[in-house]
Amino acid sequence: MPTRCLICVSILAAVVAGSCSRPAPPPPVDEATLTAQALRRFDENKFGMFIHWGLYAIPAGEWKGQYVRGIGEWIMFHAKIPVKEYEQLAAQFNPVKFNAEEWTQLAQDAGMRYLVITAKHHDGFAMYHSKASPYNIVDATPYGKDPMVELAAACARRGIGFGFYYSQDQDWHEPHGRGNTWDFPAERNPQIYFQGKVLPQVQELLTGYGPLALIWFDTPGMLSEQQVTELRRLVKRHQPSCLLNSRIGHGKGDYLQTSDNAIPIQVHTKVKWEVPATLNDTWGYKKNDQNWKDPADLIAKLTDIAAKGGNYLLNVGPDAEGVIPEPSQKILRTVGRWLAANGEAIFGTTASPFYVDGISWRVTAKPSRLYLHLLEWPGTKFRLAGLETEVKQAHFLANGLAVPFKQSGTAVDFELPPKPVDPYNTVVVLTLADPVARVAAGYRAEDIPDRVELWAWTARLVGEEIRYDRARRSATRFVKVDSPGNELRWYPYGALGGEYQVELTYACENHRAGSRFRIGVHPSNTEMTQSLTGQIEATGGRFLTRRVPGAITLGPDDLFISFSLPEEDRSADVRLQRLTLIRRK
Ligand code: H79
Repeated sequence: MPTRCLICVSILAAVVAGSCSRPAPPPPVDEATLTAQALRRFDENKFGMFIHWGLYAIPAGEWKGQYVRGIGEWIMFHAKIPVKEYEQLAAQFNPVKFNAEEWTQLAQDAGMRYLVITAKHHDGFAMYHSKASPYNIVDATPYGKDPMVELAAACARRGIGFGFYYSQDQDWHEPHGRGNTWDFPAERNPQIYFQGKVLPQVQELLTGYGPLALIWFDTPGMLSEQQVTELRRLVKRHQPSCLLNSRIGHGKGDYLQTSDNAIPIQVHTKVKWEVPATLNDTWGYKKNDQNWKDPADLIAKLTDIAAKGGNYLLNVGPDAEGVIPEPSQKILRTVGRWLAANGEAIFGTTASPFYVDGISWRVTAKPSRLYLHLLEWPGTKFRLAGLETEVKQAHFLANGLAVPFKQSGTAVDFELPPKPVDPYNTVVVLTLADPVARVAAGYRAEDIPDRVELWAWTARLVGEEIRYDRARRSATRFVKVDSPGNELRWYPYGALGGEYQVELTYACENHRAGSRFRIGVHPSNTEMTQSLTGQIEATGGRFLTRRVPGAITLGPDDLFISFSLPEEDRSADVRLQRLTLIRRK
């Protein structure tokens, strides 16, 4: 074997590197810088489309003729379907109507700027062509194509950030993945699953579909800190700009997820966060779930989330043919029409400099601008209190017309027409004399008042029966079921601390009074460390406010506060408008 002359090799290397003539290349951009840049883009984007699509779209909430309660993509778990049976769904999966152009057109029509789709959910089935497991859409179905190739390309063409959901911890198809207790023995060797499936599949996702905006992991629990660190390194080695969500586990994410469908009660700007949310009560397609959210509600929630500093990742669940349900399309296009006229007040904004008060208005900000979002029309007058910066000019965003106002002290009084400019959310643009709004003490986002209203509208609604009634701004149908119970949950994310008394504002018909209610304090999803109870009283159907005996103490680590009727259904149709927390001095 000929040996190479070392001098020749080094000359060759110098020529290849072109060291003599070209200017020095820019210094390499490190991972932290690229991640920070990606986070800024993510923050500006504000609104994304989540897509849950998999084999579970075939049973669509029904197994062997029986309705299965709960979120649709959990059907294998809830009905304890053996792997051997569930696997047979693959032979039927033939989504001939899948069309990446249609899906991404819908995302754009809705004003969504990124898209996250299930590459693999807890059922373990890969919705892309995986070499690491034959249990995938190309090798195991009559469809035989990889939809993610087209989807990634369509997103790239349209400038939509593209990301994959990947269930890294639960995998009900694998003996060593977490979650399947009905097929497999209790002992797990997570490393077998991690090494054999997770790492190779995540690598496939990172190398086969172009640049990824993010990978969305979910439900951590089994994997060790070392394994999660290795997973993070794998992602950042291939794509340093690819963001990781907090559900990768062990604090290794780049940004925070709130709980599913949970919006923080206040402005939260210590970290970047995102609310994953459903359009009905399921993520994966369920044919009988018609509990669609009102577009007015979604526009208000998008505004609420932007005002608090978050992103909104809103889900659609395409059916087994690859069609996004018609109601989802209609709702999203309505949201998109509002955004087409008012997107300036959402995209690229920063959180409200004011604390969030009530449910009828919100504020978002840009340099030298405040956007006042009027979610409920206040009539011909509206006062914005606590602004020290001079307002130069005010106009409606949707039509450019000037809005008359008077500023005296720290109050700005607007004169408004009798009817809203936009039925969902009329935005008033305030042009400021200074780049950053100065807000008076007592009104600032960090100045939480001594009375905090927890409106039903801002709660996470848990359970299939529970409903929000927009007209009466209240939640109802607190039906008692085993798991999950029907209840409201509010998530302070550190905004509340101290001892609080509680008032309840609700309406109950006289003949329906009498159930016990419970207000709980929960440091985690599985714990309740404090509770207050009382009886739902008759109010003759009118809204009344009642003090609840006792007090609760909230610490920075408490996850949520709940309201439920844990014992019986008698007062299930009570209309709960809000809890008011009153700080004890
Ligand atoms: O992908 C969607 C959900 O499938 C996933 N996260 C969103 C984005 C998710 N996985 N787990 N969870 C949400 C928490 C679910 C917990 C429950 Fe249950 C499932 C409560 C009721 C059904 C597990 C089974 C706990 C109790 C019964």
